[in-house]
Amino acid sequence: MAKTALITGISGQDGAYLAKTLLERGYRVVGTYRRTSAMPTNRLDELGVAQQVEFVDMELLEESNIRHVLQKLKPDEIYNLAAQSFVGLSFELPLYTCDVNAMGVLRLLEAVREACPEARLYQASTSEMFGKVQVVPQNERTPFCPRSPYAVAKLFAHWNVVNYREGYGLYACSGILFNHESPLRGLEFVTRKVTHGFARVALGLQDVLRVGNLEAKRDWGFAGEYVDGMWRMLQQDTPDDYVLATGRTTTVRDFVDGAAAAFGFALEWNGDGDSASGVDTKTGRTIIAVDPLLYRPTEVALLLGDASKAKAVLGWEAKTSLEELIQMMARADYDRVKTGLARA
Ligand code: NDP
Ligand code: GDR
Repeated sequence: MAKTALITGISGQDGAYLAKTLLERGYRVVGTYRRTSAMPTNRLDELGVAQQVEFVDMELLEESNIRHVLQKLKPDEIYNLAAQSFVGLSFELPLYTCDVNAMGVLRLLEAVREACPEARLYQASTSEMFGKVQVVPQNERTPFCPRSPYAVAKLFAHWNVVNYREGYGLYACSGILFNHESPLRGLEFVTRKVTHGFARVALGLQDVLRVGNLEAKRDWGFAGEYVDGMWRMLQQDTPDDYVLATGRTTTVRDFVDGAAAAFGFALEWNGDGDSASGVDTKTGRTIIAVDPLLYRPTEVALLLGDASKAKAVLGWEAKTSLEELIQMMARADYDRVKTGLARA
């Protein structure tokens, strides 16, 4: 009989890719969404899988709702991807972010313990928990030092997953995933903001793209591959936590350079820090500029992951290069903007 997988946050980037991969593996896929006036299936539609997914209302703020869903469904595997996932916004919405990303996971763990203790649970932990990094590169043994309400909340959830595994014998895993991007990435995240913004500049719909800290370094991989790592974590004999990363780190500035080249701009930087801006020397026009209002109160300067445990145990490794990822995102955004489709 087909296994049932419950994906919370199916309307997000990872939810869409994970749904596709699980359907391809023969799962019955049930996705949770929050009721809105319009059903948010755009990413699932883009991957051509929305019709094969079943949907159920679930809100991580509502304990009884979570319990009822689990009691009714009795899933074999649960992938908890739902979260307020934008670090920048977590400084504006710290209590809400904490309620969803920290307490929401505790509500889910309690519900799993009561309603379906045999289910296997994946929790979406994050490299943001390393924050002000103590060791480079970061792996499963690196101490955590979170630098945002988002990261503090995710760390609370992370330790609860460990404790429910050890205390109650749940098969619960945390995937400590480094940044992963795709053409389905939300427009607020820097990679997609840049490829989408440059597409608009290239097509004459926008003059300048405004960004924040150019010097932050991130380990960026392709989301389509990371969801396979999530699945692998739940297929082992014993539950454990794993880092997924590419092992390469790049500044936001270098990402911007790569994206500019992909759009055919000849980008040259002027100034530094708060006053940095980039000119397309082909036209002499400023196409990108730093806006200090986009800086975060506390920043994570450098993330670089060591995924050797995932390679050894799960047989997982990142394959798509950053250059390929930029090309993929740039092409998708150019085509979408050209045809008038802003969002994936
Ligand atoms: P997205 O922001 O694209 O998706 C988040 C999902 O969570 C959406 O489906 C959203 O629903 C849902 N959601 C938000 N709040 C609630 C709530 N209160 N109750 C129920 N559902 C809610 O994130 P990603 O797909 O990029 O990331 C998936 C997970 O992985 C997140 O937990 C994120 O923090 C984590 N993560 C992501 C990384 C990345 O690089 N992408 C790296 C490491 C961790 P709606 O559409 O209604 O808003
Ligand atoms: P991050 O992703 O915070 O790493 O969290 P984001 O793309 O938002 O920021 C990456 C870095 O770029 C800098 N930056 C900007 N960021 C945004 N969003 N917009 C800008 O204009 C801009 N300019 C510079 C940021 O300051 C930061 O240093 C993502 C999310 O998916 C989390 O949910 C996940 O846990 C982590 O990745 C791993």
